[in-house]
Amino acid sequence: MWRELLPIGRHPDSHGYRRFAWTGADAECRAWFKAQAESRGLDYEVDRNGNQWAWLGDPGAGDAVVTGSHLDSVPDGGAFDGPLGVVSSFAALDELRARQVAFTKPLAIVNFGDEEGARFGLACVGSRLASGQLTVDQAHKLTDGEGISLPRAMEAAGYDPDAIGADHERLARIGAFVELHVEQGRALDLSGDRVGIASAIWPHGRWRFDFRGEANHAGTTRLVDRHDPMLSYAETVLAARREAELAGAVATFGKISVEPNGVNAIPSLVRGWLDSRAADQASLDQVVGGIEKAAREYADAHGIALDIVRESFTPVVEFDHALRDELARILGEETDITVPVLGTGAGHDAGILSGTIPTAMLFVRNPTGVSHSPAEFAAEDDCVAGVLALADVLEGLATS
Ligand code: HGY
Ligand code: MN
Ligand code: MN
Ligand code: MN
Repeated sequence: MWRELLPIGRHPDSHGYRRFAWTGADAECRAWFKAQAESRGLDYEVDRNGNQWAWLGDPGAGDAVVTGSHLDSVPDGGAFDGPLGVVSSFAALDELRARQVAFTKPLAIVNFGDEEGARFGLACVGSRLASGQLTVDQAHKLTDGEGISLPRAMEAAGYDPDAIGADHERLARIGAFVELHVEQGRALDLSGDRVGIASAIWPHGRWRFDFRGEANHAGTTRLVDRHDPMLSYAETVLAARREAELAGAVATFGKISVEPNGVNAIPSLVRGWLDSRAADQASLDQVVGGIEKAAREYADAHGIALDIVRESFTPVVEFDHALRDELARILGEETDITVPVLGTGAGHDAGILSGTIPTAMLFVRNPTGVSHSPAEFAAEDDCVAGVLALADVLEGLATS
């Protein structure tokens, strides 16, 4: 199963994955999911927002136990972020069938579309649409780097962009959603555990900084006559690091676009995207506020016009305590080890849905701690431990 998925969307040079929403690689991943579902005799469906579901039992019965994750990636992402959760869900179901478990509730495996937001700039589009956190109008306005809108991209992939929208009735039939995910950090490696349970997701957001200056000749324009937006941008990036260190948070300028983007032209526009996250809202406000203040000072100093747009924001997610404790009880009984509970700075569909349905997450040890990079890794025996833990949890939840 894993080997069939591995080559899809993998870049030959970087060995990173480029599985962006509504592209060919995405279509191949979706075909893989459908084949896995149908080969197990599961009822396969695609919901109005393009999320894929594989059902065991009657979806209409309600109180369903759902597991799964996403198959899309960031640019040059790793092999595990998302796919590990989907593959482990199918493997856990195989394990439960081998145990001849008689489920008393419907079970489903889900692949949420466009979780990384790599193409259209907004994370968790599939789960945000389903839960009504992203309106149809907002979704229709999303465009990629080539100016292709989300509706056009969906249409080109054979999906109806006018069908999208909140899916409250579907979510109301779900009793619990448990997402297994590779850990994006080293807490489990440091504690020596194979599997952990998520406690919370840090508040985090994405801000776009538009620095507008004056295009001019790189060779003939005196330094004193320049209004170079690249300088204000560069100083802002350094300020972001300082502010994050002060607040014990993280701040990243990982994406930039420059116009006209010529080697011998002083830019007219430098557009930089900030991703910032912190353990609590006050710290996040402190970091972003400090960065914005510094950016405005630098822009003023160079005669640069600055616009700052908050493109997305996810408040702190405290996972459902009862479900989290139930997972700890089940795993404690089954594996007689205490499973550590840990927070994360990474966003997830389980986080987006936590305000709508009870959700929980299981993390699998990643000895490198690296994610959103081809260096992301999880050892086979840890992945197997994750599958068995997920199987125990699903058995506990779907037979209770
Ligand atoms: O950006 C995130 O935290 C998630 O991987 N989409
Ligand atoms: Mn990710
Ligand atoms: Mn992920
Ligand atoms: Mn996620």
